[in-house]
Amino acid sequence: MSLRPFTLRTSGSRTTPFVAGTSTYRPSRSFASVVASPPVSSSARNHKVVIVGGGSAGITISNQLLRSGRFVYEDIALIDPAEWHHYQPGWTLVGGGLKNKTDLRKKLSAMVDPKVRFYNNKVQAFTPEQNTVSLATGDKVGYEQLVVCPGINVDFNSIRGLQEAIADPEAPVSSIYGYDTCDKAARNIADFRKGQALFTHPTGPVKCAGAPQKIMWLALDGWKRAGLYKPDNPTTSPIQISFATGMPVMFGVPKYNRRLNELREQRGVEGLFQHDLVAIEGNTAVLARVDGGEQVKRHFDLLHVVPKMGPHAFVKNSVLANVAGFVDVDEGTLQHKKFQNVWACGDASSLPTSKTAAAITAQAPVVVSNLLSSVRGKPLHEIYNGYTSCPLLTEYGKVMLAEFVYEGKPHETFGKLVDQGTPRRAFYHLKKDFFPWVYFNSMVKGTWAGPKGWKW
Ligand code: UQ1
Repeated sequence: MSLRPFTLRTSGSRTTPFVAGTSTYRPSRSFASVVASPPVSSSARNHKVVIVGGGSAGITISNQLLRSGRFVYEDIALIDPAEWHHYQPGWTLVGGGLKNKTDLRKKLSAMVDPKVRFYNNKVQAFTPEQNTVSLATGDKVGYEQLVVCPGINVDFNSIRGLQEAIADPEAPVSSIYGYDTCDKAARNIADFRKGQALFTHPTGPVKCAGAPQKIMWLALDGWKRAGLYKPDNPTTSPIQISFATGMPVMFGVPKYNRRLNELREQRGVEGLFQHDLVAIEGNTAVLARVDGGEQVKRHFDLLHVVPKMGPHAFVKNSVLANVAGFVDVDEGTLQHKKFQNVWACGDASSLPTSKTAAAITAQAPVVVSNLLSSVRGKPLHEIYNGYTSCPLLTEYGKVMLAEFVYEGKPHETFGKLVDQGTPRRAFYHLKKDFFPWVYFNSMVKGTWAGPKGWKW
């Protein structure tokens, strides 16, 4: 890049090349910021950029920032209490018996670059007026620029009886939305021989809005191959399948919704639309009617649940949040609407698009580029178009590669060659083999730009 280095590099205060971990050098913080930065308290540890969250966004952004060549040892800090970093798009594959869950995680501490200061702690509160973040330990961390990407909270307490049913190894209730339970989903589905299978999708925001039905399509296909499910006449087959969704449709993008609803009808799956699972009572699912109708109770012999999700309390209760509790950023620049030195992306952000790891391939470079422009007093050039993608497994060996931008407009990488609304084998191998590989080998290292390929 031809950008002028930060003042730190040109100040002459440091002339020898820096090798991480070999120096006690602590740079003075002279980062030029468009926002006046009031001095932080002397007990605070200060960084040029503090990133909250070590998921796909946080790790990718930290490495893209390092690659800009503008940061030295501990200029960047990352805060996350987790021990593990998970490749969550892979949990559907675990539920389908295609992957081992232990292969989809790495120690978070091993993924944070040694040049980045890693606070393995919870965030207690944001104080953007003072440019600080408080940790649960009571310590304060000061910043010049803040990137907020701690993800969304999957709330297993949001549905009465769910926590107990999931924890009970005998109960036929599972979810691919958690590390602890995604392999139980695989076992329940593989062992199921007879009865009513119910798959749910809640009201409200969820990450990867396609996953609740991906796991259903894989289960259906497995049962069909085993002779336990007859799509053309399900009432006579040992297994029946229902999909209860809080949404009025199968998928929020009309093009893909049409195709998925056709598949549902062709395959004899009962659609319970605007039905929101609120409680599990033994083998009965209690479904609230989003359209105001009377509550419905359904017997199940196998239940796959997607819990409700929402912003983490420390985000929701902060001045950074909008009324819905998500970090209130500009849809294009990803800059906070009130605090110019705050940025957000991913599941914790207010961005009105589908929450996926694929979306991070497009959002991370926008945050990085605009943050760097902002500190140099330059206009924010990069504009996020809402790109997100949902590689929808529709059976073993086939994926419908839904890709779209804001307003649910299809934006297909391979659209000139093929119709991505048709499930294909090549997309299946992208989802199952290529994306997990490129994620750990390139994306989190900061060198993968999704549909734009390898960069930097
Ligand atoms: C992608 O880059 C990616 O990350 C590695 C995914 O996995 C989380 C995806 O699901 C998708 C769709 C992309 C986008 C890349 C292409 C080539 C369409």
